[in-house]
Amino acid sequence: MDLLNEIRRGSPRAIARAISLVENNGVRAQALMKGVFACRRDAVVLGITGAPGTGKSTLVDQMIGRFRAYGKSVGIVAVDPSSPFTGGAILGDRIRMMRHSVDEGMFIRSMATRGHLGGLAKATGEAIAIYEAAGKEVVLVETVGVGQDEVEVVKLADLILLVLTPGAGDDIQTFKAGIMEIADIFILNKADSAGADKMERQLKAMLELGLADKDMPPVIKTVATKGKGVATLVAEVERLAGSQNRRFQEARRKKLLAWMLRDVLREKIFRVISQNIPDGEIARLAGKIYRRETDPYTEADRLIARLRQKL
Ligand SMILES: Nc1nc2c(ncn2[C@@H]2O[C@H](COP(=O)(O)OP(=O)(O)OP(=O)(O)O)[C@@H](O)[C@H]2O)c(=O)[nH]1
Ligand SMILES: [Mg+2]
Repeated sequence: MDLLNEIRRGSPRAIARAISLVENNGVRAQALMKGVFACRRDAVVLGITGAPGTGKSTLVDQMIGRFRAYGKSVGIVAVDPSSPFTGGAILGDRIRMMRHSVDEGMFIRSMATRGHLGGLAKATGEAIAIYEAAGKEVVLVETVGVGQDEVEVVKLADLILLVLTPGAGDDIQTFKAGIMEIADIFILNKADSAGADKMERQLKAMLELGLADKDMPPVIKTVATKGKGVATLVAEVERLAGSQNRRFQEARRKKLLAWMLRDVLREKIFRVISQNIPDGEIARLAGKIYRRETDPYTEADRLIARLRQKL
């Protein structure tokens, strides 16, 4: 397929076309994705998460600058939890990252969490695979660490970067259940605000408590708006990406692929179901349920029994 070859050459236009194809989710997208999967190479996938407004996008922007300066090509997946289409946050991110947008070595995909029939793991996995087929060396996935899905998706990156800010005591409580234990790098952004040193001490003390036999993960102070600490951060990413236990990385990758496969399955099954239920049948059944002649559970079981042969 021509498009696949163009993607493999890293053409930004081809990547853009592939991403819209995948978003529209047609038969052509599937054929393309099969090819994409067959030829993708491994990029380093960085998951960057943290509470809203902690400076993730500003940091990503700065990191892009660094990676590009080292000659590395970068793909970005910006997962926006609040706006289903092109809402304010996406637009804000686009504008903020604009100074890189004419640069052929990088590409940004913004996507909504809600309204993805296929699921977030599928959408993220597809974007990563397209970037990898295009030969991107680094893929940055930005998600807000609040929703369960967003946290789960970021956990599947090769390296997890958690962004905290001074006075983020409450955030730490929220993250404790999931991401704190597995984050590979802790970023203390807005280090120009009051309380940064105190926060650093608290964070380190807390991390020490939970360490057992593991090494202390890096805690890096940054001022994203001024680019301060970003060189250290990128150096640390490179060091960890180089030394990261391959089996561990492999396990995270396999988990992402398992999630993706589940999402693809769910979507296909759902499609078979909707294609095989005649127009008006759902409305007719709703009428019966309304008249108390039946209930949604019984009717769902009946529909599934009828569709079983087709699955
Ligand atoms: N003082 C200060 N402000 C910062 C710093 N980093 C980011 N900001 C500001 O914090 C605000 C939020 O930054 P974003 O990069 O949009 O944060 P975000 O985490 O991507 O936000 P969401 O995607 O909405 O969750 C912006 O006004 C930034 O200019 C920093 O190091 N110091
Ligand atoms: Mg952002």
